[in-house]
Amino acid sequence: MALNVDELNERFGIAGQVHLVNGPGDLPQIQIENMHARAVIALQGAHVITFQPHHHQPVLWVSERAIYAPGKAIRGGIPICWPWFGQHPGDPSKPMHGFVRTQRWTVEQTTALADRTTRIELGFTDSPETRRLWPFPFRLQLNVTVGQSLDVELVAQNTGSAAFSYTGALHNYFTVGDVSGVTISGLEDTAYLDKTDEFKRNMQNGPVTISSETDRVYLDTTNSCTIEDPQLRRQIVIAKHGSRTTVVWNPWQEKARAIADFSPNEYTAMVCVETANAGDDIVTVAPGEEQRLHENISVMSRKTAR
Ligand code: TA6
Repeated sequence: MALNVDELNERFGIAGQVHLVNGPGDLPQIQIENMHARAVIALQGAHVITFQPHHHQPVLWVSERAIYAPGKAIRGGIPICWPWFGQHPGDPSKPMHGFVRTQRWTVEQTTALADRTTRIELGFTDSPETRRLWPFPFRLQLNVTVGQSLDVELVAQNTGSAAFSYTGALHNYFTVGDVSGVTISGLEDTAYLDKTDEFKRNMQNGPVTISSETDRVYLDTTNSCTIEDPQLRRQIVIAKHGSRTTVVWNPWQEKARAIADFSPNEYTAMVCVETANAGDDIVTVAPGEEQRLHENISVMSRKTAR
């Protein structure tokens, strides 16, 4: 039986830094505040909802129509897509982006670190319910360190006796001033699958700009990406390890209108740049082994818009 927030605060609260509450939809969430930043993580899905370094605008975007309810993925923040990215490869009736982003994770540890950052460790293991969707024993751990930057690491352990293969993503939603004015660098000369054009394979020429529905799976790339945002006069840098895929998504106007938890015009204020292993980049983990998917998200002000 999951602990309630009073029991969780007893065990994991840190005065002035870590506090658990029942958030919107009565979903338990961890509120983190330190000298560097504030952040919020929902226990459902170990879902980082908010990250905002002091003196900066929010870095992560959440829809004003986000639905906070058991079993529903929150529209924004960093949903964890695992053990498959997008549609299940063999059974489209299974949940999009796997099943862990709508399950209740457990708090395993909270630590106030020497550099005044805050580390939160959450865990999730297989169950009869998950094995009906994906027939493998596993243990997941999400390690989040909140500081001037946000450090997120998903550790997938194979606790079974057979190898398993998966795809997945830290499906980052970022706040931008105006998506049509941003450029995303780091993906130049990289092959991608275009999900708006029947997964056709193309090559990225120059930085990524967005002027219509964009849904691209960039393959075999370990590069950091930078979102240059002239309107908010800042850069967001996503550095990554253990990821060979970067996904860039903006639904644009028509697709956003068709998504219930997107309000019609807020697509202009967001872009997804996702730290992933998807498409051809499938991960195989031997019994007893583990794979780490890691990203560090930082934001820099630019005194003058470029
Ligand atoms: O990462 C881009 C994408 O795969 C899009 O195709 C779109 O489906 C998006 O994820 C959101 O998926 P969701 O299931 O969260 O609505």
